[in-house]
Amino acid sequence: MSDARTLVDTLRSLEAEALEAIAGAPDPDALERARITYLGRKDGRVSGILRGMGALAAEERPLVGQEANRVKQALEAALEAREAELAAGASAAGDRPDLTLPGRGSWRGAVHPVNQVIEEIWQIFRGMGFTRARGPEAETEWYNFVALNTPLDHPAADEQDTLYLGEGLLLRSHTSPVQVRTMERHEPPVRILAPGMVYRRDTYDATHTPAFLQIEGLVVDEGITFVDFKATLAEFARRFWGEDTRVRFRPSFFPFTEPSAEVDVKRVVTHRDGTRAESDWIEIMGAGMVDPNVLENVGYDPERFTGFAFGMGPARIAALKYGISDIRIFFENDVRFLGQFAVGRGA
Ligand code: 2NL
Repeated sequence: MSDARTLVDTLRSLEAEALEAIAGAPDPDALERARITYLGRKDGRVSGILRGMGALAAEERPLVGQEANRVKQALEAALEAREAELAAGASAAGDRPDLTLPGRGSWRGAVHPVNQVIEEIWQIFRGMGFTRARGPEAETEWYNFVALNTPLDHPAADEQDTLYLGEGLLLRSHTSPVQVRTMERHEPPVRILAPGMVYRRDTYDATHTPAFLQIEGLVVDEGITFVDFKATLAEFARRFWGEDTRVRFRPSFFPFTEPSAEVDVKRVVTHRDGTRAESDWIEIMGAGMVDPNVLENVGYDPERFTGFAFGMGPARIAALKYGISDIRIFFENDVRFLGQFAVGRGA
């Protein structure tokens, strides 16, 4: 066999070996090493063969030269193809995770701040022996107004304030109908908390929304007095805002309670520098002794039973607690706001 034939055979086996190395290169660095091994100008193995051509007879050189060029082109094409493949991350064999990339954060659901406040309020009343009650959001005029000693010509029952669904049917404007329905079905003692959605014809602004959560509470039994009323609500306020909170009952009016009161708290706030100061008086709820007419309407004997009731807006309580001046932020579902109330996720 001539020297030229030997060189052509060597070129072809080199080509096969190089193509395998190129296709199997796991990353751009390995690919570059393969290029230098086979096509490197100085020590590349294909270049080495071309250098060896000096020993050939002149007429044998073109044969080897042509073959060498073909192999060079084939390898260059293979290098380019593999380079594109690696860039696209197409090869499973060569696809290693980039450990320097920042991780993808995982989104976790969290309890809405208003629902957190409802839960906190519920836990306090649960500790005082209350149970939870619920009822329908579409109500009749009887349960929403008349049974609650509120005649239909009262301004609260006006279409200006209440969302009517049809004749005699409406979206409840408070959760009081839940208490009325509970009293109808159960004899005293009654000790219930009724949190739920209520609806009013209000424009959406910094302090009003047409749909909002309310919590009402009701206690009815033999011998319930004004002292039970004051002590229970003052105890709630001190458990919610802290033991040194002051509580005040201001005379007020509701059709369903007599007497009626607004409950205010004065909180002790600790400033950043450690000094303590008292806040202004803040109104937290409306309340009162259940009007005997309401007891009669549900079939209770008002000579035997007395009780007290209260109602508050947890969004308002949450706004006071977190220093929020525009309650619309509770409804916008912006995770940059809501994420600050997520518990148990570090940030
Ligand atoms: C408020 C505060 C209040 C009640 C709700 C009530 C329920 C029954 C009987 C008597 Cl079944 N009262 N609920 C009492 C006082 C206040 O809500 O600001 N409402 C407009």
